[in-house]
This record gives sequence, C-alpha cells and structure tokens, in this order.
Amino acid sequence: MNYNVSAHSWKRTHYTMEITPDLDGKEVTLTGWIKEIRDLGGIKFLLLRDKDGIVQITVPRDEVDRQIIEQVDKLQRQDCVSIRGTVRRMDKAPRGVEVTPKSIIILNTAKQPLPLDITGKTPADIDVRLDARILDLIRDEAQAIFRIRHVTLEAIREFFSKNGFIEIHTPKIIATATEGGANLFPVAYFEREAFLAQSPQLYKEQLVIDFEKVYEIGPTFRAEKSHTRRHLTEFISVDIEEAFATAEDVMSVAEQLLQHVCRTVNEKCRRELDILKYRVETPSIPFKRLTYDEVINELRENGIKISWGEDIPTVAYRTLGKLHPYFYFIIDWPTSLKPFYIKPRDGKPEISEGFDLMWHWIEIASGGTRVHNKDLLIKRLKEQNLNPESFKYHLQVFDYGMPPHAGWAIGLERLVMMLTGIRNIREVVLFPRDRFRLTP
Ligand code: AMO
Repeated sequence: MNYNVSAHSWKRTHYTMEITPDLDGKEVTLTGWIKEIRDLGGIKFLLLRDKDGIVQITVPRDEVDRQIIEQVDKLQRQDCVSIRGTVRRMDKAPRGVEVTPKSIIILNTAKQPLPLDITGKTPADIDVRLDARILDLIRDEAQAIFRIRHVTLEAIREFFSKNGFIEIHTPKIIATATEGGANLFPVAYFEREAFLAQSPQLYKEQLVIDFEKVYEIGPTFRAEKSHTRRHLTEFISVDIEEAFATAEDVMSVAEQLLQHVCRTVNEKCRRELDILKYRVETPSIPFKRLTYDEVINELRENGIKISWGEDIPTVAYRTLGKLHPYFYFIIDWPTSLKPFYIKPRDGKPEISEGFDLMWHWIEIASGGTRVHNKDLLIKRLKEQNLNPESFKYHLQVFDYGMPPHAGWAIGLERLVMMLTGIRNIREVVLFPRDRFRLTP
C-alpha cells in the first residue's frame, strides 16, 4: 500500500463535531481513525473518530465508486484515514448527519487483532487496558475522564491567578528529604546520591519571602509500598504556600478552590459527566471542621478504639466517611502525627495547627500553619529524628526574615477521582506508576 501521499491531498477542512446537518450537500475533508465498522450488506457504516468525537461515514454500495468500496472493505478498526465526501442530513445517523465518501486516503493501517476493544463494549481487565493504554484511552469513559482532568487544571490555574498566586516550578531532583526519610526514591546523580522530590514543601515555604503567594502543580514521587486504589508512586500535587497566613486562612482558600472547581466542571463537562453517569454536587462553604478528638470519640461510639496520639487507620476512615459523606476538615491533630514543619499550637504544643481535608473516607489534601521560627524548626527536626545538618540550606533561609506562613497540597488524582466518581486512581492517570507498574 502506498502511504506516500502529499499533505496537500489529505488536509482536513473540518473536525468531526463541526459536521452538522446544516452543512447538507457540502464537500468536506475529514481525518482521523476508524472506530467502528457495521456492514449491513448493501450499506456499510464507519464511525470516524478524531480528537473531538465521531461522525458516521455511510457507504451505500450502489452509489459510490467501486474503488471506494474496495478501499472501505479493507478498512479495519483504528486504521488512520483521510476521507473526502459529501455531507448529508440524515435523521437516523448519530447527530442527524452523515458523510458519503468520494475519496479515501489510507494514511496508516493498524495491526489486527487489536489487544482490546476500543469501543469499550467488551470490557477488559484494568491491567490489560493499562498495557495497551494508548488504545484504552480511546474509550469514551477515558476521554471523558481526561477532559474533566483538563478542565479541573484550567479551573485551578484560573482561580489562583485571580487570587494573586504566582505559579512556580521547584526542582524535582533534590538533595534532602522534604517529608522525612521514608518513601524516598534515590537517584544516581553523577558521583553523588540525590532523590526524587516527595513534595515541593521546603522550596514553596522559602519562596514566600520573594513572592508571598505561590502555587505549584507538579509531579511528586513517593516510594509508596501501599498498593491501594488511591496510592501512586508518581502523582501530581497541587501545592500552595502563603505568607502572613494561618491554617484557617488557607483552609478557606481550599474551600473556595474546590467550590470553584466543582462548579466549573459541572458547567463545562456536562457531556463527559453524562458519559460517566456521575455528578458531584457543588459544595457550599465553609466545610465542616472536626477535631481529632471528636473524630476518635465518634469512632469509639462506632466500635473503633483509637488511643490519643495514634494515627487513624483506613478502616476507621471508611467508617468516618459513612458518617460524613461529603467534604470535611480534620483539625487539631496531635503534633507527633504531623511533619516537622507543621506548627505546634502556642501554649498547647502537643496539638498542631495541621489539618487534613477529607472527601468521604479519602484524604484529598493536607496542610497547616508552618513553623517559621528557626530554633523551633531545629527542635522539631530533632524530635522527628531528622538531622538539621541535612536541612542546612533550608534553615539558612529562616535567617532572611521568614514571615509566618501556611499552605497545603491537594493530590490532583484524588481530586479527579472525586469529580469523576472513579474508584481506582490508575484510571485518572495517563500512565500510572505504582509499586508493580513501571511500563508503559
Ligand atoms: P501529603 O503527604 O499529605 O502532604 O500529600 C498531600 C496530598 O497528596 C495526595 N497524596 C497522594 N496521592 C496519590 N498517591 C500517593 N501516594 C499520595 N500521597 C499523597 C493526597 C494528600 O492529601 N507537604 C505536604 C502538604 C503541605 O503541608 O503543604 C504533603 O505533601 O491527596
């Protein structure tokens, strides 16, 4: 087959979704891939897919040239084609319109059989799908998820820009742990050992001296052993940090952001949400605030005993999610359960100014007021068995007029799970990484 056709001959005039009944009689050139083929004997229907959607290509055998029939008979799912043809209004066709081909250029063929059904009608196991992710992403549900993810990111950036935050990018190859020593991926960095960043925590805190209000949307890496439906080893973290702010101030930013994101997705992604048969209600604010003490009391009443100072295990979160099936904050955590940079409360240092933001039983975000006093920060590092010497460059910035500050991080994938109703985090990442998956 000759694929050596000039670009001139196959340039598209329209995207599929621009083909509407009012173009009846017009000649158009479309490019894309064959998604489905239906042969009724005397007539053949192809669904041509491009980035926006599909359009029906109708081939009545007694009306089109023999050469076209021969080409159409060779076509298989996922073949890449350019089709020039005439638009026809047709009530029975999807969106009330079809195209009858006058010429077809086959730009590339796809090897058959494909490893999975790109229409999604024959369900496949998630690992089979992830192994052939490029084909899997053609399914309507996957397209809907990633459009919602795109709109979510757009809404997040819009919100931060409007609210005076500046976008930053901090290094992902780093010399010291930010979230403590566990879960670090080492990297051979010439003659030295470096690590992949677990979060932009230290840099974002430092940068409030220069920019006051910063945000970052970037990859974070954790050598996470837990193989669950909500853990990845590489995920996108949406981080903020704000000078002269407290935990309560940044909790309010989180509430407003989530309200804005839910509203925007509901408005802009109706088609996608219909495909997923899901809709998250736009929340009213403020969200409920539960103290750690209230949480452990409530859990005790529901048969789960947690001693003060113990972390809350997943089973307990599941119970909590049933009691509070929406957004809520957990505040007033024991200081011992929070990272070294979270500020202990003045006059009651066993309680911290850290918080978690929950959606049902899943943690969406965590953050807090930070320690901005250098001596206290050194004390907190030591309490957590971290070596202040390893944090030399971070600590020196606390001599440069570090203001009081606060911030948080939202896990983007968990946010997208919430917005799409998807229960396995791998579905909302293009190429997920977990303990057992490093390819494709
Ligand atoms: P934390 O470690 O709680 O906080 O992470 C912030 C948010 O990131 C998401 N998340 C994950 N998502 C997928 N896979 C994982 N393995 C994973 N781990 C965390 C969660 C979580 O709430 N530096 C602090 C934030 C701060 O204080 O500003 C931090 O990283 O949604």
